[in-house]
Amino acid sequence: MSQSNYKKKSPAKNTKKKIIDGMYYNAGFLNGPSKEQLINEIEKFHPIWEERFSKSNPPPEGDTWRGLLRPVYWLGNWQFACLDYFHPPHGLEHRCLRAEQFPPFMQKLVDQIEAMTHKMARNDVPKGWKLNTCLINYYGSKRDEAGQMQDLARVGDHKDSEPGPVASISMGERAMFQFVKGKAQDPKNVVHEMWLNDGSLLIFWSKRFKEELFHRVQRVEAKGNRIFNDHLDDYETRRINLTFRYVPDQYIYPLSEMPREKVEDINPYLEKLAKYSEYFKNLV
Ligand SMILES: O=C(O)CCC(=O)C(=O)O
Repeated sequence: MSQSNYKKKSPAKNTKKKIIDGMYYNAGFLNGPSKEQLINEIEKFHPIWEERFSKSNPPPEGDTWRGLLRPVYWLGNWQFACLDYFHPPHGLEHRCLRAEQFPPFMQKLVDQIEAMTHKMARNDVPKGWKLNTCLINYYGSKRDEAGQMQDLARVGDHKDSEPGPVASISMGERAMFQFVKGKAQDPKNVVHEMWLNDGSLLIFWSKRFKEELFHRVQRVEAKGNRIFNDHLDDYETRRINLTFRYVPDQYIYPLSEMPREKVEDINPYLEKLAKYSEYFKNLV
């Protein structure tokens, strides 16, 4: 596909649904009641703050010990940042810990999204593909030591390495989402950008969007429309994003099959999760 097909587009205006080669966006996927039903399920989870590295996975040269910019919760399997994320072809083993199932309404939506994706993305759906993993991102502001709220609502350039299409549902304030070439900050490297609306669905599957380009959230509006219940002190979540992905079942491990040094690294997180989740309570 030629580069010219991907000229930078201005943020989506009022177009409700659109498909560009390898990407589908529906600004109004969830209406009022269905959105509230999903939020109701999500607000039961207690997200956690994670560190990017650990004893078994220290920072590579040039990188530093640091935390993630936002709290997260995973369903289906948990990819602890400190063990590194699922990353074919080499980063496969002992990265995905079996976790809670999707709640019922979320699962219904996922069934619908999978059916839509099969129709649209035919040749880009790997054998066995199903959206069995959900990362819940909580975007917002954190109170610093001086008592000031610091806006942390962004995610830097990255690719989602799980095979096949990825689907993303957004709720709350709008986010400026960009596909970019390379990792440079040069604005010329923004190939496509769009606002992700409250209640929207984005699916992308082509080699171009999945493997060649990076994506990022540049900023999240702060119009004071809604603050979600994240059960966290000193944090205010104004946007929740769910990204659904596929990890082949053989790479999702029960805790009993995780190597001891990895269990040691994630134990503090498991203990936190066990405070509020029956699933993790039974695990630790
Ligand atoms: O928040 C978003 O819209 C994107 C999140 C994302 O890129 C990710 O979770 O990998």
